[in-house]
Amino acid sequence: MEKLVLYGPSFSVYVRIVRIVLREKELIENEDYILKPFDVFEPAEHPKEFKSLSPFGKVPVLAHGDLGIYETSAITRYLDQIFPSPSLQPTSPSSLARMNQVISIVDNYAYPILIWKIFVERISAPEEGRECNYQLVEQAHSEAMECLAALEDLIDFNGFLFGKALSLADCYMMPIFVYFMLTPEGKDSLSEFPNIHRWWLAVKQRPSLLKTRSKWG
Ligand SMILES: N[C@@H](CCC(=O)N[C@@H](CS)C(=O)NCC(=O)O)C(=O)O
Repeated sequence: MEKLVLYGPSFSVYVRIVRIVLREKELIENEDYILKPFDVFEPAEHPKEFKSLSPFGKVPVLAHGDLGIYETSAITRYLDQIFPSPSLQPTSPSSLARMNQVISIVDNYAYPILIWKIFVERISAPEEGRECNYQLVEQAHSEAMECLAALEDLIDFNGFLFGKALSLADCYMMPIFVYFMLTPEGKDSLSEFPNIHRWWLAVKQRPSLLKTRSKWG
């Protein structure tokens, strides 16, 4: 089989989702796949093939032989099909629907709110010499609580988000939570959401998460 090549920096939550999936499939960086890291926010660092692989300029991109795939949901489902064990998609239609709902919630709400409006303002902006926009964080706090309340209602916790097996939904949520838990808003939120809290305690030391650490954790 052609070697997999994954483009994107290790600090990106979306790149990490794919790396977690690869790790859960027992595929190891440098042995089974190559990571090509670069700062996606610095156009000068983009590899020359990046524009044609990723027309919207986003990471991750997975190259597999002649096939180039962008969009994390397409990449992770592709990996789950070509490396079927362990399966990361539930067979029950209701659990599969819930998994897909959580992935959409991460894409459309959790990532922009918990990561961009809270984590980036609280943690990464000050590191880069920009002052935190506290007004934005305050507004985002109530949005974050609404988002977490929706997730709390959907979760059917029994070790993982949906039952006894890890799914792509867990892989999506884990890196988002690593960053969100570095913020005061994240830490304070857990007491309000017992399902999310139990899930986070169950997964936060998972090897696939620890082995894909970024500079922030
Ligand atoms: N819809 C994309 C979103 C990926 C995404 O937002 N990636 C971020 C890094 S975490 C990115 O590439 N940002 C670069 C930019 O917006 O210029 C996916 O699911 O893969």
